[in-house]
Amino acid sequence: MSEDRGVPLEPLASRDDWWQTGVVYQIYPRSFADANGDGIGDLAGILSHLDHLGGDQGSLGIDAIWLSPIYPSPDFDFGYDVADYVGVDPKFGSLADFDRLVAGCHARGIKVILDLVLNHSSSKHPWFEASRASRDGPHADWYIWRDSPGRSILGRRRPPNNWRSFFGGSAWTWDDARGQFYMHTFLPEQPDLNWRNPAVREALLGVVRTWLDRGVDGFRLDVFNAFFKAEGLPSNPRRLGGRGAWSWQYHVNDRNQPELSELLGELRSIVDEKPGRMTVGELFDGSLRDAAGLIRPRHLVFDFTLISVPWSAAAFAGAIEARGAAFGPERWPANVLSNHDQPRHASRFEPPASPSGSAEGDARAKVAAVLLLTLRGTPFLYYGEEIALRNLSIPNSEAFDPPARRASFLFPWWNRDQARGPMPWTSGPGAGFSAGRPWLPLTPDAALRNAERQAADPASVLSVYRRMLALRRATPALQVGSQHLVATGDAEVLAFIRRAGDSAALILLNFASRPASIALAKDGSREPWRVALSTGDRAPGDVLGEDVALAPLEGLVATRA
Ligand SMILES: [Ca+2]
Repeated sequence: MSEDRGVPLEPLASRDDWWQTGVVYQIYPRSFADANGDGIGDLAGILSHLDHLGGDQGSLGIDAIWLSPIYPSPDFDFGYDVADYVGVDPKFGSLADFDRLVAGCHARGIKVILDLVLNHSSSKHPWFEASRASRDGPHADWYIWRDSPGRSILGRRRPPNNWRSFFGGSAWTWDDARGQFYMHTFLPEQPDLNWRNPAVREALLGVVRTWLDRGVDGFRLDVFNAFFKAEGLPSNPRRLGGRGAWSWQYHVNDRNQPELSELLGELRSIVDEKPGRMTVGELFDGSLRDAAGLIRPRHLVFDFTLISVPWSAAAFAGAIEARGAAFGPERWPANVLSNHDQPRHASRFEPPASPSGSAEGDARAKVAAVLLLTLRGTPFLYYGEEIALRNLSIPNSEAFDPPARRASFLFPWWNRDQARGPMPWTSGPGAGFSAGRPWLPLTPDAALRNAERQAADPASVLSVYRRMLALRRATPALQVGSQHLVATGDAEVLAFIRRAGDSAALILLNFASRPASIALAKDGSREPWRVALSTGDRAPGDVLGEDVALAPLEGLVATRA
C-alpha cells in the first residue's frame, strides 16, 4: 500500500509530549511470546517481537509499551499480587533480561511503562509476613489490621465494618497468627497496604525511584483511587439494587479519599525529575467526575467510558459528549476499548448472529480502530486487538482467573482468561507463540488469524491499524486537535472533526451494514476534504463532495491541510 510508506516515522518517543500525541500498547506478558518453550510468555519473547511494534518500516508504529506486572508473584491474581516490587519473576526472565528489553525498546524509540500495583501486595510479600507475625515489629502497621468488634449470634467473629471485597465476600480476613482481621479490596492473598503510614509511603515511592533509575519511562498505577481509606474505617452506606453484593453499598469510605490528590503531587514531582515521563492511573469503579478530579498534566486516568459502549454510533456519540462535559477542553483523556480485565472489543462488537471471527466482526473491528485512533486523547491498544483477536471460550469451571473460580449468583464474574489468549504470530506450530504447550489455549482460528498473515494482507485489520497509526503520526489534528461531533442525519453514522491550527481531519464512521449517505455542511473553507484513509476500497487523495456515500461498515478519515 503506497500510503504505508508515504509518511515519516520520526520517533515521537523522543519528544516530551509523546504521552499526549503517542499511542501506548499494552502487553500481557504471560500471553505475548514465549521464548523458552515453557508455555508462558516472557521478556525475551517480547524482545524478539519488537519489530512488530515500532521502529521499523512496516511495524505498527506505537510509541510505548505498558507491561502488565512482571514482578515476582505467587500468581493468585496473575502478577497483580506482588511479592517483590523491584524484581522480575523468574518465569518472565531476569533483571538483565529486563534491561535488554528496555535497551531494545529505546533503540527503536519505544518507551517502557511498568504496571505498579501499590494498593496491595501479595500475602507472600516479606512485609506482610512480618506484619502478620508481630503486632509491634517494624512492619506491624504496614497493612490495615483491626480487632474484631465481637461475635455474631452464631458465634462467628464479626469483621470491623461492612466493606466488601471486589472479588467476592468480606473485605476482611481473620489472621490467627496475629489475632486480628486484615483488609483486602481484592483477594485475601492481596492485603491492602496502609498508605497512611509514612514508612509505607516512603517504601512505595522508593519503588518508583528504583524503576525510574533503571530507565523506565512511566507507570500505570493499578486501582490508584483505592490507596487511601477513610480515617476510622467507617462502614459504607447501604444501597438498594445492583448486580452482586459489591454494588449493594456506596463505596464512599473504601476509596476516593481526598489524600490521594496530595500523594499524586508528590508522585508526579518524582516522575517529573526527568522530562518525558508519564503516569496513568486506573480508576477503580469510579465515575467520570471522579476521573476528572484526578487528571493532572502528564498524568492520565483510565475512566473506561468507551469500554462498555455497545456497537452503536449514537451510544458512542453520547459517551463522547458525556466525557467532553465532564473533562472540558483542558483535561486529556485516555482511550481504551480493550484490556486484560474486559471482554475483547472485537468480540463485544461481533454481530450476535455471527460466529466468532466473522468477516463482519472484522469489518467492525476496523471501524473501531479508526475510532480509537482518531478520538481526542491518548489511545491504549491491547495486544492482539490489531489482528481483531477474539475472546477465548473458557467456562468459569475451567478458569484460572481467581474471581471467576469463586463466581456465584451473589458474585457474578466474567472469566478474564478469555481476554488473555496467547498472541498468534504465525500459521506454524504453536502459532509462533510457544514451542511448548501454551498456558491458555490458542484461538481456534490461529492458522488464519495471526500477525504474519495479516501483515501480508493490505485489506487486513492489522493493515488498517498500521495505516491509521501512520496517518495519526503525520496529522497534528489527530494527535492534539480539538474535537467536535458533527450531526450527519443518519443515526448509524458517527462523525466528528478534529482541528489543530491549519491541520484538520474529518472522521466518518458507518456503524451500519448498509450504505449510508451523508450531506456535509459547508463550513466556509475553500479547501476540500481529501480522503486520507478508508477501511473500504476508496482511494487516498480523492476529494469528498458535499454528499458522501459511505460503504457498509466504512470508516473514513479525510484531511485538509
Ligand atoms: Ca516462557
